Amino acid sequence: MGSTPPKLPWYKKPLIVQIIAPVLIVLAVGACVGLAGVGVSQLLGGPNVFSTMTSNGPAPSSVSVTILNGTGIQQSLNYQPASVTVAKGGTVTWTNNDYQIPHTVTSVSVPSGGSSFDSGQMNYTATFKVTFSVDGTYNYVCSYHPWMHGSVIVTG
Ligand SMILES: [Cu+2]
Repeated sequence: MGSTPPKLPWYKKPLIVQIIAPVLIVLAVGACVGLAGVGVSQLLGGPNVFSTMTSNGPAPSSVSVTILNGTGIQQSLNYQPASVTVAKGGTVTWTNNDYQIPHTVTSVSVPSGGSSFDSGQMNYTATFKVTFSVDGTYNYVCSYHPWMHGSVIVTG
């Protein structure tokens, strides 16, 4: 029967195609950029998915600090997290999760009117809890491992 017409390159296609195709491409690209913009604006203005890391709300009344396994031999490790913030009247609980290596939580500086604290030797799985009734910054160390040092910031 009839032979199929040869495929024409786009620039030899009818004028209407030559005009519409670029317009469609521009519109498609524009829509993508627009959608991306909406996504970014939702990220910036939407609910803060990182709120636990960048919270500027009231400080928690209860905070946990762990001593990871290996902290007693790896000087790159420390109390985790090394610095915590707690509300005045709140408590911080330390747990030694360092298998077979004891540690301490021993204050080295406390705010005026604040109480010093010392856990004494904490064996594996031992916990130590301090309630902070005076606001300010408390710095503490492990008596056994000089690379271990942390702080508790108590907000008023
Ligand atoms: Cu230690």
